Amino acid sequence: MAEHESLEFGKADFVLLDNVSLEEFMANLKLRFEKGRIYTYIGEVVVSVNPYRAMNIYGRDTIEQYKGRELYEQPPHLFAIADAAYKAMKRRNKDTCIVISGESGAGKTEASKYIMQYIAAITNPSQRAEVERVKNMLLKSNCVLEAFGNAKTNRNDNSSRFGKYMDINFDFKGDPIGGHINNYLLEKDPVGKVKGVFKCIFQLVKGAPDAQLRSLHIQRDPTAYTYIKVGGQIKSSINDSADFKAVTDAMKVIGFTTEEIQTVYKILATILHLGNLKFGSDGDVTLIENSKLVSILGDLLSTKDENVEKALLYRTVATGRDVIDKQHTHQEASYGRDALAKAIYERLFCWIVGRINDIIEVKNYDVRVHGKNTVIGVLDIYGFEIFQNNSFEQFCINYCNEKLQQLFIQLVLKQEQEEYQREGIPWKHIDYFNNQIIVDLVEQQHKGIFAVLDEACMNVGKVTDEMLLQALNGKLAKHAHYTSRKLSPTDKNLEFDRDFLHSLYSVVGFIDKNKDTLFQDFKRLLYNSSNPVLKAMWPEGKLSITEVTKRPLTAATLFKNSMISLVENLASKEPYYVRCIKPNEVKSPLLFEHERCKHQVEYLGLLENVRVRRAGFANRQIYPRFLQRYKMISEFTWPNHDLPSDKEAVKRLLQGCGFEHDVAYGKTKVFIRTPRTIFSLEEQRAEMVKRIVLFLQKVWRGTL
Ligand code: AOV
Ligand code: MG
Repeated sequence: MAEHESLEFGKADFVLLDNVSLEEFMANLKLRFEKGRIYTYIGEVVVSVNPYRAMNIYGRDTIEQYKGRELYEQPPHLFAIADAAYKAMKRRNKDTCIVISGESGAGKTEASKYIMQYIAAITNPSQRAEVERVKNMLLKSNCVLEAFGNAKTNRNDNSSRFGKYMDINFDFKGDPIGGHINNYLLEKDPVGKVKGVFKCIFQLVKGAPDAQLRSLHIQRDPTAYTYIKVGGQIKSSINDSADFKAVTDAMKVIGFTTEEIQTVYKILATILHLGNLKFGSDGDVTLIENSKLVSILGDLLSTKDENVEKALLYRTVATGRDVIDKQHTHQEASYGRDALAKAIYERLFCWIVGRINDIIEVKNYDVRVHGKNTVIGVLDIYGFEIFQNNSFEQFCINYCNEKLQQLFIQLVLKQEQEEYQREGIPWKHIDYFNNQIIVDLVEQQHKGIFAVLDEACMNVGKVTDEMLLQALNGKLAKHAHYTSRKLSPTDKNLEFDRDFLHSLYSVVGFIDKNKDTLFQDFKRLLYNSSNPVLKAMWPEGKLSITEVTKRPLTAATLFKNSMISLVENLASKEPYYVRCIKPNEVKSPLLFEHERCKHQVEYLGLLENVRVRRAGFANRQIYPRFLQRYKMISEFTWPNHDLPSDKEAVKRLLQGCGFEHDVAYGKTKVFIRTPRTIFSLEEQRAEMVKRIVLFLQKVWRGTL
C-alpha cells in the first residue's frame, strides 16, 4: 500500500482495516473524505467519493507522479488505475477495460474524463502528428457527446442520459491510433417531461449567435418553447455562448462538414417548433392551429410545407390493394408530433455517434506491420436512479446497473473464490448477495418482466398499462423479489417493486415506450427531404406503404440485447473498477451523509470485496510462465532446472528469495499474497537482466 501516506488520513486501502466491519469501513471512508482524500483502494479497485468541489489533484505534476509507477507506490488515485490498465495493455498485450459505476451524481462521468485525459497525457512521447490528431479527436468527441447526451436532472446538473462505452485502440508503441464508441441511449425525449432538457438545446437557444437563431426562426427566450417549459429548466448558465461555440468548434475539429453542422442545429430547431404546434378541430377534422409553424418546419426540413402538414395530420394505410389517407384524431396527432420529436432526436444522436465513429475508427490496420492492435475500453453509464416517479427509463437504467453489479460479482467475488477451490488452496467461503436472481427477474426468457411486457405489446387490440400490470402480477406474484402496489381492483396505484434498491416503478407509459412506434409517414417525409444529411438519417423511409415491414424489435428487447453484448464484451477484457459514491443529496463538499453512503457501500458489495481481497492473493501465475519470467534470479533455475516439475522449481526459487510465507502453491498456479513480493521479484529480475546484458556485451566485444 501507499506507505508514505500518513495514517491521519485513514487507511489508503480498505484491505488494511484492523477489523473488516461495516462500521470500520464507514469510519475510514468518512475520515478520508473529510481529509480531502477522495480515493481509497480495495486492492486494485478504486473507491471514489464525489468531493463536490474542485480538487487540485489532476494537473500535470500529478500525472507525472503516477506515470509508469506501480499501483501501490503512490496515494490512491484514478490515474493509478488508468496507468495499471495502460501497463497491462502495453506490457502484456491485454485488452483491458475500466468500468465506472455508482449512482446518479456519484462522479462517473468526471472520472471517465480524468482517465481519458491521463491516457492522452502519458502517450505519444515522440509527438507524432497523427497520434496527436487522434487524441484531440477523442477528447473533442467527448465534448460533443456530452452536449447532446447530458441533461440537468434534479439529481445531477450534468446527468448522462446515455451510456457510453468507448474503446481506445493503441498501436504497438502504446499510442492511441483510433477509437470506437458504443452508445446506449435511453432518454429519447430531448426535453424529458420530468427529467430535464438536453444541454445542446439550451445551448442553442441561449448561446447561438443572433443571425444563426434568426435563420432557424428561434427566439432567444427559452420560455417561448413548450418543450423547454415542460422540461422545467429555464435558468441559463453563464457559459451558454462559450459552450455553444465549444461544441460547434469540436464538431468542426472532428471533421463534420458545415452542412452537417447546420443540419444538426436545424434538427434541434425543428424539435423546438414541433413542441409549439397546436392541434385544433373543426367538426371531425383535425387542424393545425398555428400553421405558420408548418412553413418553418418545411424550411428547416427542406421539404414542401404541404408534405409536413399531411404527415402531421394523416397516416397512409394500406387496406388490401387500396391505399388511403386516414385523418388523425386530435389525440393521435399530438401523440405523433411528440413521437416525431423524440425519434428525430434519437436518430440525430445515433447519427452523431456514427459520424464520430466513421472518423475515429482505425482503418486499414495492418497487424503484420504494427503488431496487435490493443484496446482500453472506458465505460461511463447512467447510474442507479430513483425519482419520485420512476418509469420505463429508470427501470432500464437500474437493470443496466444490476447487470454491471452482476459482472462485478462474477469477476471479483465468484470467480476468485472458485479459482481458489479449483486450485486446492485452503479457503473459507465468503457470503455475498448475488443479484443474479434480480437480473433474471427482468431478463429471463418467457418469464421475466421484459418478456411479459413484450407479450403485452404483441397483442393486437388495445392493451393498457393497467392490463400489463395485471399480467405482471399474474406471472410474478410469487417471485421473492417482486411486489406490486396494486393489491385490489379498486387500487389506483399502478406500481410494482423489483427489489434491489427498493424503488417503485409506475407502469404508466411502459407499453408506449416499449413499442416506440413512429408513423411510417414521418419516416417517408424525412427520407424525401432534399437535405442529403437528413435524408441519410432515415433510410427506412424508402419503403413504400405497400412494402411489408417486419415488426421492429421492442425497446426493451433492444436494450436487453445491447446490455448482454456489453457485458460479454467487458467480460472478455481485463477489468479495472472505479466505484463511485455520492456523499449527499445537496451537492455539498462538506456533508457525509452516513446512511446514504452506507447504503451505497452495501449495494455495491464493497465490504465483501474487502473480505475476498483480504483472504485472497494479489497475483497468480501458472508455473511455467512464472519460471520463464523469474528463473534468472535463482541459481536453482537458471538457465534451466533439474527438479521434477516446474512447481518444485518455483518453490525452490521462492524459498531461496525468502518469500515462502507470502505464497501458496495451487495445482497449476503459484499464488502471491502481497504486491510487494511481486515488486521485489521484478526488481531482482531487472537487476539480473542488466547484469546479463553487460556480460553479453563484454563477450561480444571480446573484453571478457
Ligand atoms: P455521474 O456521471 O455519476 O452521474 P458526474 O460525474 O456527472 O456524475 O458528477 C456530478 C457532479 O459532481 C459533477 O458535475 C461535478 O460537479 C461533481 N464532481 C464529480 N466528480 C468530481 C471530482 N472528481 N472533482 C470535483 N467535482 C466532481 V449520472 O451521469 O446522473 O449517473 O447519469
Ligand atoms: Mg454521468
